[in-house]
Amino acid sequence: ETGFDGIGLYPGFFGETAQRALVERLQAGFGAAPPYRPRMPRTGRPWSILQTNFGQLGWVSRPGGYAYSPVNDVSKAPWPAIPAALLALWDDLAAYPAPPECCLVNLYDAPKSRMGLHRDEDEEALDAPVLSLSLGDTCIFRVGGFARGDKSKSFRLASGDVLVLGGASRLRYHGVDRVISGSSRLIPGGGRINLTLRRVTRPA
Ligand code: MD3
Ligand code: FE
Repeated sequence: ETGFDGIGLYPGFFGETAQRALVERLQAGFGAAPPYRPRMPRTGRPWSILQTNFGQLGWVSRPGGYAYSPVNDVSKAPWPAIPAALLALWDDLAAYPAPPECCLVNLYDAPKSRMGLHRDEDEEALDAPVLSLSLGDTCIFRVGGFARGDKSKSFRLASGDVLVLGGASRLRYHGVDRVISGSSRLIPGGGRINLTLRRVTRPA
């Protein structure tokens, strides 16, 4: 229903009660893996969002490039476990024969927070979908083609919405143009949290 082969949108897949429970569970995990502001490789320019991870592997942005790492670069501690509700979401929708290894958490904490157009290509298991769950404020999300300048289409992602990104669309360019401040009351203090579940390594 998005018009893109391999992209499925499930509006309100998580109800309010499940959303609230998950936000509490995430905030508990943030104690052991506090969200931090990554910097761009090479330029060192700070991102407009905060990030952290759950799972055996976390996605990190380092001076030398992007990587998946079993530990937090700041504390050197392993990332906390992926919450059970998210493992269940993967079982429901991923149609993949192995569990996710990474849950990347993006926190859009400021009115100007955004994510530029990019492709997710640091995973070896490119046959696995990426699952995205949005919490809190609605955002304007953009999906394009396979080259940076291809025409694109935008969608709103609201709290509780799940997006499955797989098949022919797994390597499409995409980004978040902006967040609509004050559009949700889910997160104390406002903002948006996006969770992406990823299989990184090829299953044995
Ligand atoms: C379309 N996050 O973490 S999630 C990311 O809302 C990322 O924070 C955005 O892009 C966010 O890498 C968008 C939706 C998403 C994720 C992966 C995709 C859309 C995608 C891969 C291919 C096409
Ligand atoms: Fe992405």
